[in-house]
Amino acid sequence: MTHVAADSIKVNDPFGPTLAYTQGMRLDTGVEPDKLVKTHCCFCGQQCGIQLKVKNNQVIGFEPWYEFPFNRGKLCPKGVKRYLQGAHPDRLLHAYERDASALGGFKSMDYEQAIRRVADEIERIQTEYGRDAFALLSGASLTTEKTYLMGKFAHMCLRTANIDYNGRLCMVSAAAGNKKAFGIDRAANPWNDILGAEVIWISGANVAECAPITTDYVWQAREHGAKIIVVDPRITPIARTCDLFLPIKPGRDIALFNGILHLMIKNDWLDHHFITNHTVGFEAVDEQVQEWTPQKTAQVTGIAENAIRQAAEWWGTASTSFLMHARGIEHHSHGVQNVLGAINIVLASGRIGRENCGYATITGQGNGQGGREHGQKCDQLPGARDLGNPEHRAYVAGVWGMNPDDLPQPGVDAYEIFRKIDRGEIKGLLSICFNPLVSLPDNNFVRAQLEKLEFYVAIDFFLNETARYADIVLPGSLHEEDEGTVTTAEGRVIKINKAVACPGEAREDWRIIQDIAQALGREKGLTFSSPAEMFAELCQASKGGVADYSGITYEKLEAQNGVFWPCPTEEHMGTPRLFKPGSWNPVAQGKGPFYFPDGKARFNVAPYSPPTEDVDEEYPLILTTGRVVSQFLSGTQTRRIGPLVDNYPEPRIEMHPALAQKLGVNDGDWVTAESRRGSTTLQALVVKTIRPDTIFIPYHWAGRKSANQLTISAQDPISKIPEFKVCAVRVKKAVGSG
Ligand SMILES: Nc1nc2c(c(=O)[nH]1)N[C@H]1C(S)=C(S)[C@@H](COP(=O)(O)OP(=O)(O)OC[C@H]3O[C@@H](n4cnc5c(=O)[nH]c(N)nc54)[C@H](O)[C@@H]3O)O[C@H]1N2
Ligand SMILES: Nc1nc2c(c(=O)[nH]1)N[C@H]1C(S)=C(S)[C@@H](COP(=O)(O)OP(=O)(O)OC[C@H]3O[C@@H](n4cnc5c(=O)[nH]c(N)nc54)[C@H](O)[C@@H]3O)O[C@H]1N2
Ligand code: SF4
Ligand SMILES: [Mo]
Repeated sequence: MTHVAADSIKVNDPFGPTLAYTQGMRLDTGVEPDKLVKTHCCFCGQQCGIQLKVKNNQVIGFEPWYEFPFNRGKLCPKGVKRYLQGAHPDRLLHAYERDASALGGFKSMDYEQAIRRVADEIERIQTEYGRDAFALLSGASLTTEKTYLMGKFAHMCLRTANIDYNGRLCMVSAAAGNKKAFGIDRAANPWNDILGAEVIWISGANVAECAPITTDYVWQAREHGAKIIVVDPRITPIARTCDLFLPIKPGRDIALFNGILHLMIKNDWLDHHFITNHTVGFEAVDEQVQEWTPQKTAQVTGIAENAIRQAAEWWGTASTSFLMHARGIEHHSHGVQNVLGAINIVLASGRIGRENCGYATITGQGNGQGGREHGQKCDQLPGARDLGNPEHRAYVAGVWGMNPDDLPQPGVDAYEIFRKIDRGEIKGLLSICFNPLVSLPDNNFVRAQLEKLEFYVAIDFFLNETARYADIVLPGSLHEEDEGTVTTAEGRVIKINKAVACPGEAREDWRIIQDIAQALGREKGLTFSSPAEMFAELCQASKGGVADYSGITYEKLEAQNGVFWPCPTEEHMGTPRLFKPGSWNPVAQGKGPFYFPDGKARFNVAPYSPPTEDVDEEYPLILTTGRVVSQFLSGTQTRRIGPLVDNYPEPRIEMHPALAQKLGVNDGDWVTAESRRGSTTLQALVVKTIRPDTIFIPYHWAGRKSANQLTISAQDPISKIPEFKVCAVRVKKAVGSG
């Protein structure tokens, strides 16, 4: 069977090639609502509190929620406009099946029949090719309950090894680095610890555009005299207000961290007491960074030597500090090494686990944290347990009432799932909350694999670009149409409340998954009647694991405005700051604050290696990719919200005036960027805020505008994160442009 993307000539229907978008004035926000529902923003990992205004089962606007402690009523442009998506005409209201003769390539079908068809295809593919031939791709915008259910659906119901999630493109380098160094994967501190830090170090995080509310914390610290250091190839909005900007050449962060540690050691800006008593492995790291003199560091990173010295001095001599990073250092084929390098300079300073002394990776997706804890990762079981660990298998199998031997072994990562489709090892796919055709690197390869699948079912509330290749599309639920929990960037478990019921035939995602299980006749363990029931079971399944939720209840979440995990008993108040001496820690059992049997943190030798594809004569420029403030991820949602589209309607190629001049390009000219894998033609955005050897393209658009036509599918060997942040390209003025 060949799958060609369904397309349409009809504008404004869910299957149209042209996206309609909802304009603010369509909804009268002055109307008196029937109710206000306290919940959270559906977008990023900050998970700002918001009150949704509801009238006649429609979200018609919002009110600030001043009492929620994280954002105290503040919201970014996406949060302000998020309510506009529910009323969008593209909202999927039925199940659909592919039909080449139908307008748009799909026709609506009876929901029950669609479920039957999905179950029959799963049965057929698993019988014919083996259980692992059916794969699942899930998402971290889902509530934690749903991500738990997805893991259980894969491991207990389908018994396929092949489930993974979109956090593979996002958080996994940080997760792997944190596990290696601390034995636990969560922000070490609540954001309040930013406020009193003397020095704030921000590497590869466009804080003001991607974690906007965190800007407020950074600026409050600055008001109190904090020095801000920003490391980025671009002078991002947060960098414009910093004290020291280090314009790093993409892919060289580990060299910088090693160079900083070198200077800390040379000048004895170290916390010897902390290193001796609370860490292991310092000697090997000490030896490894010997070679990273300021001269060599400057030469590799492209940062001036005196700036490196200044950064080391500020960091080295501070009495309190906070280091934050995001995907800028993680989206690399040595992303884990970069993270370990960052952690090394934190450990050497001894400034962690105390008031105003912290470290965090800034979580990306709405439930980027909770979504990576309870079993939808390819090697994971609930409670951040390991699918490959016999004790962990036995515990979870016990909670699920099954034989541990029946649990599959660890499967492969999200990109490898597509390689397995290519090799004919995977024949069927279910995706939920994931748009891989836009978000995976080298996406021409991804498209070819979608065309090869024998059967593909997608669950979403909009027909995203990947779902156009589906045989069946099932109408899932919007954030405001279901309840559950998510875990924020700080590690705070919070409650998402239902504001409206699903429209039409759409239903809560978890009901759809359970309907499939039932149609398969394999519903054992998948007969929950509410998210609360799922949450109660996931708490049990997480008990004794590192990510222990067992003392959390919905009531406690509401009463305390969220609970920081771990929270092992009903009486326990949660753990805002990790690594605080005396904190509950099931692994170290009183031996120390870190999550290893000896209670000590690990220094890790993190050697530098260049990006997988470096520049050369043929492709002389570095392409780096990322985000803009008004668009979100693959754009499925924000490209439908008018005011956000107006804000940044099209992707543009950011380049420095010096490069533009060399290419004979003016701002607004059409230019073609080309890599070994693909090309795109977009308008130039000529700005002084980027390195002249680097171009930047935001990735929120699909098709010929997609940045991922160019990116490389090289992955970090440990975390399997793709190298979104560096590949080699050439750029020229587009043919035919004036
Ligand atoms: N507006 C908006 N906000 C979002 C999202 C969104 O799509 N839109 N998505 C959410 C999600 S899922 C995520 S993961 C986060 C991502 O949040 P961020 O990681 O902050 O965003 P990115 O734009 O991916 O990359 C951050 C920065 O890394 C820089 N960079 C590129 N290469 C390098 C390098 O080699 N070294 C260093 N030091 N820096 C480099 C880029 O110039 C960019 O400014 O944002 C979340 N918030
Ligand atoms: N070049 C480049 N590529 C990148 C990145 C980059 O920096 N550069 N960043 C990467 C990162 S960090 C990330 S996180 C990924 C994200 O990539 P994706 O996860 O593919 O992007 P999303 O837009 O979140 O796609 C999620 C889909 O889920 C749907 N959805 C959202 N919430 C729900 C829900 O509750 N239920 C259901 N059923 N569906 C839902 C949305 O409508 C959307 O269609 O992209 C990655 N790709
Ligand atoms: S910062 Fe994130 S969670 Fe807060 S309003 Fe903006 S997108 Fe929503
Ligand atoms: Mo992400």
